[in-house]
Amino acid sequence: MIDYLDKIPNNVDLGRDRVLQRALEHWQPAYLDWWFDMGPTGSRAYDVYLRTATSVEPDGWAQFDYVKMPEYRWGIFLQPRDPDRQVNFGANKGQPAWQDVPGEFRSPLRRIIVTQGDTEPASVEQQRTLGLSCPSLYDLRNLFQVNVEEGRHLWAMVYLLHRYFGRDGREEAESLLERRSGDADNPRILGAFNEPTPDWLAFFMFTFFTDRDGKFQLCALAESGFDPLARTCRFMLTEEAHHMFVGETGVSRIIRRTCDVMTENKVEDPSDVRALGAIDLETIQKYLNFHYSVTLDLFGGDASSNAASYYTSGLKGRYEETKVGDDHLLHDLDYTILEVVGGTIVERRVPALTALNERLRDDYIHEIEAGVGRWNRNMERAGLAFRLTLPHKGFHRAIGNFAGHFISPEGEVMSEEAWRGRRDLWLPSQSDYAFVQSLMSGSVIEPGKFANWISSPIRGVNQQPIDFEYVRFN
Ligand code: BYC
Ligand code: FE
Ligand code: FE
Repeated sequence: MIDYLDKIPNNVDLGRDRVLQRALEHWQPAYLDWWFDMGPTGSRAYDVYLRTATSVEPDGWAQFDYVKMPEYRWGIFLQPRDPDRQVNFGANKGQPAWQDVPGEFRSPLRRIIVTQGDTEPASVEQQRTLGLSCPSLYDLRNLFQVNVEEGRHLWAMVYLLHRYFGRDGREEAESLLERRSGDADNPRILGAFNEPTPDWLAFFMFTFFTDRDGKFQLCALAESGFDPLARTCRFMLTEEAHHMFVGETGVSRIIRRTCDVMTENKVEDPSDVRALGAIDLETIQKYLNFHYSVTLDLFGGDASSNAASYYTSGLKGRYEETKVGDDHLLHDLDYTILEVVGGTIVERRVPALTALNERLRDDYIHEIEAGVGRWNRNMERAGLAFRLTLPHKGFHRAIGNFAGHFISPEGEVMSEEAWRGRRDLWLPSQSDYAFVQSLMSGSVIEPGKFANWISSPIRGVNQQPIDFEYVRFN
């Protein structure tokens, strides 16, 4: 069970390790300073109907109540330990799972944990002003729920750094509060986490696409031979599911509203849709193209010696590693990756070990395709011909084999000039952003009311009605 009497709620018996407890209690005020500086703008005194973890059991772990966000009980929750767990892949397969950091893997493990940890506060920074333009109290509450849970994910990684990496770990934990999303001098580590999230369509796309990278990376780390990392990530995944729900349903509700406006008014032209205060499907497609492509970059290079060595060492596995029916060593297997050769995209077989980033990206794409299919049902039901599609994997990529190439959404290799000439047809332009933001110039805070550009959800949070007062402003 979780100890809520402690200053830092936890299920890791923190009270038994005084030095660690003091170090974390020292980091806690720095974390709160960061939250006040970079967390949701102006939200300090709001009472928000939030869920808080009360146990790590699959059912009934959450309790819902009004909380002021700075008083949220950010804590350290690990899935219970399985004493028989082993390293399930790589050269150390069959060893008992490590309860401590093997000396030779200290540096790569720290790097993985820091990279994971860095994304969590980054996303809160990216989303900090969205509360000022919320489409409803329901959506505002969901934004804040995502934000406090990303804060907790930071705590999860900081616990590992403090507990297992000594002074280096404490220094890294401080740096996690110092980098800033989009900062020219001290940016966040990974590309997508330095992009702005300027409006709610971008927020929903981000939680659908980019939080799902979170899911797949956490799944790969939940296979880790370093047991505390695996157990932490398992519990983080239960929270991640809600973030992706917010994204998928958010985009779907925007699409549904657009379809209603189109059918009720018998219009199809994007400018007519815009004139009626809804977001045209063409603009939604451009946002999709942007968030999908920057998120594909987060999986790293197509052929990566880092990925191979993480796997061989037993630090980072594949998606659902233990369900894959092979030898979990991958010495004799290969995998297809794409590359650009002389103006065309060709397939190349490479050793499976080096292609693990690409494989995880493919697992991710598979799940994304299903979600986009569900979005398209809105158009099918409305009898509209428009369908959202995923651009080619090589479109608008900055990492891996497509970096430096100019690929159209259909997968043609183009000249830079020709590509730039069409850029604004494929990705949101300044005027697209300006239009979307013009719809979101103020917030809708009357219980049960929704902005004109989004439909209401099917149900409320925790069986509360849709017109429940999810946020009280005081
Ligand atoms: N941007 O060997 P390579 C989440 C670097 S999201 C900038 O191909 P590797 C969340 C790379 O660091 C999940 N740099 O890559 C979501 C390397 O640098 P060095 C976050 C990049 O290492 C929403 C070089 O390029 N978790 O939780 O195999 C809200 C060569 O790279 C990028 C993780 O990512 C990029 N996109 O794979 C809140 C898990 N990509 O060595 C939260 C931990 C690559 O040349 N991280 N580089 O200096 C990892 O497993 C790996 O670091 C990566 C990269 C998969 C990210
Ligand atoms: Fe997270
Ligand atoms: Fe998340």
